[in-house]
Amino acid sequence: MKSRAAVAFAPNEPLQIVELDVAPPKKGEVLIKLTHTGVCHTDAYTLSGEDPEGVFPVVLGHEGAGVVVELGEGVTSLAVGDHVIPLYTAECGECEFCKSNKSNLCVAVRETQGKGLMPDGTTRFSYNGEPIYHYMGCSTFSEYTVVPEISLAKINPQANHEQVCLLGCGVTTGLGAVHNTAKVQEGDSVAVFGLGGIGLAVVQGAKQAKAGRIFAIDTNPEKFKLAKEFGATDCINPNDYDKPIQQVLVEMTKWGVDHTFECIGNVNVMRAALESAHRGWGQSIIIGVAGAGKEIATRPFQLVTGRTWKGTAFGGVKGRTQLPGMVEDAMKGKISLAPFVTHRMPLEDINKAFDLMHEGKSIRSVIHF
Ligand code: NAD
Ligand code: AHE
Ligand code: ZN
Repeated sequence: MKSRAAVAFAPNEPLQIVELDVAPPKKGEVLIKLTHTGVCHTDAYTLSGEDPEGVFPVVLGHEGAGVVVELGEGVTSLAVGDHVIPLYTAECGECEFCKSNKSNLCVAVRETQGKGLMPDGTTRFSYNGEPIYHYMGCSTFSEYTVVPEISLAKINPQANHEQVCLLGCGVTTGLGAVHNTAKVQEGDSVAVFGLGGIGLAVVQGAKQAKAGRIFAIDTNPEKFKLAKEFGATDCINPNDYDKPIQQVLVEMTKWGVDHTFECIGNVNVMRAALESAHRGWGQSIIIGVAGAGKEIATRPFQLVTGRTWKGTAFGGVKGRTQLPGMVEDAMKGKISLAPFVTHRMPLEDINKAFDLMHEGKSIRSVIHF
């Protein structure tokens, strides 16, 4: 079948809207029609050419919501017409990781996914007879996409797709980082570095956890209004100080902050976040994704004196099991999604979404098909 899609033909070039060919779903696969997709900074990261797993030409996008159109052979857990969110972290339920309660990092399709391929090693997308690669097992910048059955969470059909698509990545990642990875407790202090879709979701999660002080840090002060609405108690622009931000935070708190979160993808800020953590027990959670060749550093003394460095993918959430409940929570108002949607546009305007992100003007642009 034909599908309108935004294709990244090469790194650092605008996406091109073309009509792709989409092959039918094979065994264990599902064809879905996207209704909406968010644009996450990780899409921009891969488009920049900095992603070691980046392959081109590719259909990017991994924060979508849609409806099942066709089932491949053997698919039993979904039916045509089901409403779904594609998962870049699959949940097969059978691998060592799925069986463990310690991790959401299912490995069933991860290897082929990282090469832009379906589990059988081929692509379902083509253009003028040439293969177009998949992205993060989702490729939501296409009206139609094919994904493995184990990479789909079935959600309440009454859910508002324009909002719940953000549970496909950004909001789930931030909330999960707070509740599953850091396990923030009532009264704990929290510092959030970077107030985009991910960082603001961390702020929301910290408020849900009844954190005490919530420091919201960004070099773009335009982000502070929303951060305060989500529950930030102190908004800080590092550029307002002539000393390192970790020194500022330690001086404001005496011994540092209980939980810090890096939501930017900048290894220097990752260091600052770790060094802002409380002596003796503070932990710093890396959420941001850094480019090829980038490495983190700190004085080992920072760890010797009790700080811990951790990371999180998709907020530690097991998508098929937990995402439907998060959608219900959003429908009940327990998770707030509306403020994240700052811009809406048709697929044809998707390059504007990237511009708005780079200009610091959007939290999430949501594309409708
Ligand atoms: P975004 O571009 O919307 O937000 C980033 C924010 O960081 C912006 O507000 C920007 O002003 C701020 N910033 C940039 N440099 C700064 C600095 N030096 N100090 C303070 N603030 C600074 O991005 P996003 O979509 O929220 O994504 C954030 C990061 O999280 C990206 O690296 C993305 O790839 C990553 N991410 C990771 C996961 C995961 O599962 N680990 C999931 C989603 C996104
Ligand atoms: N391809 C990159 C890794 C990128 C990365 O870390 N991705 C996050 C999700 S970002 C969503 O916006 C993630 O889930 N990582 C775990 C995984 O299995 O990919 C690289 O460095 O190769
Ligand atoms: Zn993302």
